[in-house]
Amino acid sequence: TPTKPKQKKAIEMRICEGKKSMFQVFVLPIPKFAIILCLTLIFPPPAASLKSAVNVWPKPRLVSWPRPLAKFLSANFTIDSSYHQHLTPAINRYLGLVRTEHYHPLITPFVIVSASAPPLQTLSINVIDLAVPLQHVANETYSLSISEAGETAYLTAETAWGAMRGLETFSQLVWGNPPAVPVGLYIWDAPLFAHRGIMLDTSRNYYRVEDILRTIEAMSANKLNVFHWHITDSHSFPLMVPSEPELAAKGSYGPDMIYSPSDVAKIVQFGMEHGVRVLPEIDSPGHTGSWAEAYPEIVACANMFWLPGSNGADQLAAEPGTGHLNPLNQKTYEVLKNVIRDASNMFTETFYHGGADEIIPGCWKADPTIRSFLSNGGTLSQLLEKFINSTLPYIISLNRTVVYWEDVLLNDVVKVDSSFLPREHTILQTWNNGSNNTKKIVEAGYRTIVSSSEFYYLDCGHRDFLGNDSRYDPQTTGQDSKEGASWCDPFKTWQTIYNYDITFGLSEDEAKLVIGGEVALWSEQADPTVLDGRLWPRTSAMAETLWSGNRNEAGRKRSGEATDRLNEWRYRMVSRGVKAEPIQPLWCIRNPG
Ligand code: CP6
Repeated sequence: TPTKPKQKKAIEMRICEGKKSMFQVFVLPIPKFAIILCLTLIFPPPAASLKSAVNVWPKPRLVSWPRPLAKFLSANFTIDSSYHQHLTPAINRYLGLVRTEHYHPLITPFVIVSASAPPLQTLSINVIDLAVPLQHVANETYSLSISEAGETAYLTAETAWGAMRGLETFSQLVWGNPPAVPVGLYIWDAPLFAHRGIMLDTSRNYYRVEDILRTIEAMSANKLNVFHWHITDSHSFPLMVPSEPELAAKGSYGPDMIYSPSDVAKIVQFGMEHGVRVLPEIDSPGHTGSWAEAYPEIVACANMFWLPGSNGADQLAAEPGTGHLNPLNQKTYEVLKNVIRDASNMFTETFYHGGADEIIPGCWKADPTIRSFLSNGGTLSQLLEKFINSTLPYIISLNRTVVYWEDVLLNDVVKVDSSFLPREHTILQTWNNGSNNTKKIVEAGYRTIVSSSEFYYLDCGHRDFLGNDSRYDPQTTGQDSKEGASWCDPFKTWQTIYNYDITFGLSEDEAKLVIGGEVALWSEQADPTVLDGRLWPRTSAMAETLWSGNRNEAGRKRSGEATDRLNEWRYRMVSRGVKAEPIQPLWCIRNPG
């Protein structure tokens, strides 16, 4: 019957995806030129499959490796470079890694390890401008060449941060024990998008500093460069703000769940040594219920718990009352400006995320002063405009570019006029409505960071988070129990993420305003126990798409080709201590198609 072959294919796809290519490694302990020559002549592997045999993730923009040759790394291999405060520690880290990792690929490329070639003694790094700071659009271009005959390989980069990207590539080229590297290799590489990040929510559940550091380390291995730290929200306020110590003292989950200024300094420093910017978000005026523990007078509706029979739209998450800062209270700005100033002292990053998402009319309306403002002809949008106008100029005065969630401009009911958001200082992060909202933002002339929830929200662990929660039981609430299900269902596979084009439907000029993308890990249902598996390797899929794209030379989506490489990369991440989820049974590699 005509349906049979289709079914069979579907089943195969579910077990092993991607095309298989299995090659053997030949290690020639003594020079045997004749054998090398004969083997190369008998098995002239096509250039395309050779490229994929260089298992680098994300795939570099240009790889030239005309012959499948490799050579050993010298036992006293070193990396040479001028001193740099952050690059030098990175070099020492990579030196340790290539000397001790001894990673063995599962999909072994056809490679002849030539013992006649002199072992590689040195990787020599030349950075054109060591003074370029780690900030948005810092040049990350690098090139790497490893010749067969030379004892020195060369890594050239525009900046220290580009050199770190090249070091990562080099480390992924090293495999085996004793370790070997491909020779006759030339790589040129640079990112397609300048902003490539992960957003982590540390308010709904707490993460230890070590979890954050492990995540930053995995990010740099995937050539991601922005750790967007959604530090505070309604559930807890885990940041010690020196001039407002009560916020964390009363609003955190407990004294052992607070990030101190020295914790922050450690995270920022660790980020620098990995080429990862640490971008803080202090969400307001919404999502501020936790501030009410210290300052109940500035927070509207902090104690407005959801009650059966009330309008479920007033509830956005499983939360203690979302809480909104009151824009009409001067004390709000006194506290908030202290928080902003301290945050900008603690975080060197020149982007500051102000949040401004999900304003709920019912929350502000719960406050009597706001109710009287509204009944005297004021509007909800005017409230938000007052809030933005009392904080954004202050943030800009601290030399920061402000990032807000898209809601501030695109919300149907509560939004500001674009005249309140200066384009050169404001970036809008999109999360609703896929490419439609990206388009709206760039059409309005704003730069954007894409975090479309249909593709880049990784937090769903339970499909019943909102949908089948007992508080949403249709029997008692009359509410549609399926609400929220579309966010978790279908599950976002790595292929879904890999295939998403963040500039879909934009003109060339509009696409230039898309500075990059971020996956988001909201933490209502995530904590350190599931962190690595929720993030990896699905975030690796976005990392490659934003670095070098998701299409092959023929312009077709390459997720099929990427499968073996991602599988390999997942195992290497595991060997480096990141508990990335498997994407296939081991059988697929042991039984190539
Ligand atoms: N918290 C905050 C959240 C979300 C947002 N902001 C969120 C909304 C919808 C989904 C997932 C997360 N939990 N502060 C939206 C930016 Cl589906």
